[in-house]
Amino acid sequence: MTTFVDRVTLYAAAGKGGDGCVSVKREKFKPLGGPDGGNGGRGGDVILIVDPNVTTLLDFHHSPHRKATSGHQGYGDRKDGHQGEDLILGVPNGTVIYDKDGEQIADLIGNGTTFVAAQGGFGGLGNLALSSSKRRAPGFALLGEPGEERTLILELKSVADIALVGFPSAGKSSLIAAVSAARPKIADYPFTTLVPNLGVVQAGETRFTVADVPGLIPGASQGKGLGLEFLRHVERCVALVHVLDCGTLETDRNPVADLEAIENELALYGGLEDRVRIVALNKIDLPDGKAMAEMVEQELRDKGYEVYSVSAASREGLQDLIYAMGRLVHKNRVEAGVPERTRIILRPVAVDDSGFTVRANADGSFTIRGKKVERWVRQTNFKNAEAIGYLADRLAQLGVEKELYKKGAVAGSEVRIGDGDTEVVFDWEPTIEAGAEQLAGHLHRRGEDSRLESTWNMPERVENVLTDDEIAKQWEYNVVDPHTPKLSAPIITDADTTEENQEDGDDK
Ligand SMILES: Nc1nc2c(ncn2[C@@H]2O[C@H](COP(=O)(O)OP(=O)(O)OP(=O)(O)O)[C@@H](O)[C@H]2O)c(=O)[nH]1
Ligand SMILES: [Mg+2]
Repeated sequence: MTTFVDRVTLYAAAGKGGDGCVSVKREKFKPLGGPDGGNGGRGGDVILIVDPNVTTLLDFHHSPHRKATSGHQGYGDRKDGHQGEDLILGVPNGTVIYDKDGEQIADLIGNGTTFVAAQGGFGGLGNLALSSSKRRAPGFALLGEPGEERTLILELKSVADIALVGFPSAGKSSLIAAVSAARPKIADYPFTTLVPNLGVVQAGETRFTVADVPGLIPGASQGKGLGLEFLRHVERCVALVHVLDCGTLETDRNPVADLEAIENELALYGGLEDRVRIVALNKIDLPDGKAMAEMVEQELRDKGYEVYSVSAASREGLQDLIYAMGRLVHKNRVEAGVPERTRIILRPVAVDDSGFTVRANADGSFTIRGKKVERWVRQTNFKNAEAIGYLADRLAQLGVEKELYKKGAVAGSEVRIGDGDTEVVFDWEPTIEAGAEQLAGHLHRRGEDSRLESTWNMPERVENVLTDDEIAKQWEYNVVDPHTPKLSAPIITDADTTEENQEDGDDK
């Protein structure tokens, strides 16, 4: 059974936000006491966190679909719904995250580093939060937003400072076992090691990790042996150690030819050219091995390599090799000057979501795009006329209507908001009449319920005396008989209107 998986697809689904609640307060002798519907709870996020106890992506391989819980809907009596629970998933150190098109979006290094894989939907506002001095009794609430759904590719690129590379049976696993507490499988047949092993090594002050990757053979780049797939685990290394088998009984092999063959495969894999190489001539405990090592040592030095003759079996020469590795790691750390990265929290890039675009399509329709605008659409309960009206007001306030006019839209034009699955299509009805409705204060305004008027406390209400101008204005829009305008509600002054804009809670 496989126990090591280093590439998986994760389908992360965050929780939906709870819907806002529409509710009216009821008390004895006061049956309609104003709106008191609470907000929906936020949906849970799907979060990935680097966990030192997790070493493979195996869990995701077994269950790739992960879902956080949804927020609860709001309740009456001013109670907000509960938030959904975040789903927190451990990943190994060095997990790289790609989107489904293969674009890298995060690289999780350091225990505790966190990545929000899918963000929970906002809860919808209840009618309490939507009420304002101008919209006293909203008969609607906003819907909770759907949670984000993302398909991500997780790939483990081990975080090791030094990688051991070499032919099968050269003694890589024996070496890592001799210098660290790692206990990989060791045997005298090729391809004993099928997955990378990591070991932690202490050389004086310097502590570093060494990776033992499965053996390479000529032709690995064409898929021979285990192929080059595991080389991704050496990509982060500072240095490569060539482990060369001086005791091989295969007559057509010798350490220098082996090194060239491996270098050839590394070159075909690419991207590792700048990594320092050092050479470990292994198995010098064998008489033939020692002779072979002595024979090729100088030749390799002449080629520019630092060379160490060692025996993983007898431990001869291992200290020098360990300190040589430690020096390289230390030098690199000093040069890079970066302390180990821990507890970084990566969130999806925050984009400025306030803007929108209006595009005139060839077929005479118009497409509106914009994060905020599309969110508003998702929050709208299209079964509720008041909620639709509220959306129209929000769009008008943002300037969407103006822009539609500019682009040549007329009443009845087809207007599309969003794209793909989430696209909503409207026949455009300019909300000019909504403005008229507000000017002519006596009409039933959106968000008002005349039944509430008598029972509800409205301190800022004053009896307005209309100027002739105002009467004329009303008349222009609505009033049949200009001499007896019905004035049951206050006239909205400019100051009032701006106040409404601010307290609408439109940014939620
Ligand atoms: N005599 C002697 N034998 C060794 C030494 N190092 C490794 N061996 C033997 O060589 C064989 C292969 O060792 P491994 O450590 O499994 O080799 P590997 O490079 O990890 O091989 P793969 O995992 O197949 O790529 C085993 O039988 C080891 O006991 C050494 O220093 N001296
Ligand atoms: Mg091995």
